[in-house]
Amino acid sequence: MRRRLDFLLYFGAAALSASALGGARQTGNATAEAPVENYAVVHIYPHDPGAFTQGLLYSDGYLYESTGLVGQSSLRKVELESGRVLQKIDVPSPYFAEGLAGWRNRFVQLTWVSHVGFLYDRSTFRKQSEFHYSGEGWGLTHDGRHLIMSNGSDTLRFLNAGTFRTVRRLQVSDGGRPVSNLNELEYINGEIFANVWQTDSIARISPETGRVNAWIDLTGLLAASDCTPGTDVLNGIAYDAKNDRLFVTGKRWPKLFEIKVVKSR
Ligand SMILES: [Ca+2]
Repeated sequence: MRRRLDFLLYFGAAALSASALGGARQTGNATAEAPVENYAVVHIYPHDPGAFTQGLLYSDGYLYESTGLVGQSSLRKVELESGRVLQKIDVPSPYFAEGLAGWRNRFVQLTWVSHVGFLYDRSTFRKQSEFHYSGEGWGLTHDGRHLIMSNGSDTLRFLNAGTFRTVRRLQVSDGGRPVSNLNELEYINGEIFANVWQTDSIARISPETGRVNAWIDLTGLLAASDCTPGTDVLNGIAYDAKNDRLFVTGKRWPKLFEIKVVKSR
């Protein structure tokens, strides 16, 4: 009886210990959790506090932004320094615009639950055509070969940019556990950066394995004094590859930040 009690105590303690550790830091790289990186603000720019940011990218000296909500959705060209909207096309009801990517001479814009994407002329914003996909549309970017799309789950889809067919699925995980709520995306130097909905974190994802290489913790980026009842979550990542500038903002944030990632010690 005593032996049985020892057995139970031993395994009870082991289970508690694993639980306290999150059950993930125990064996090898496959289950090791990614390091957390911090940030430094390089520059602060104005951002339209009415823009419910769902897609963001930088191209040829300008920001391009897709904003959501039914009746408020749009595609915009934005001047970085002033936050001024230089060009805009409204996306009519009932569509809720989502992710945005530039592909050759077009912009590709997703919608949340309408299963339809829009193709626009890159300079005139004239809508050229539509395409269809299954499931929800959240974030969008590309790696130069394929469009990469999120849908709020832990799985990214790689799409043929001509046919919009899914050619590959990538399940994203950290510490052996799935990372869901993947939202706005940006492909940067061989990694997929992803906002995780309702968090202040950006995941840096390996496109090959789906593992999170590192987390960028952006807690405190938007000061409490800049928040209003309408201020929503961190969302929106853009990258100026030529000048190595990383931009982030959020839904209805009054500011857009250029940041540098600071590696944790
Ligand atoms: Ca982006």
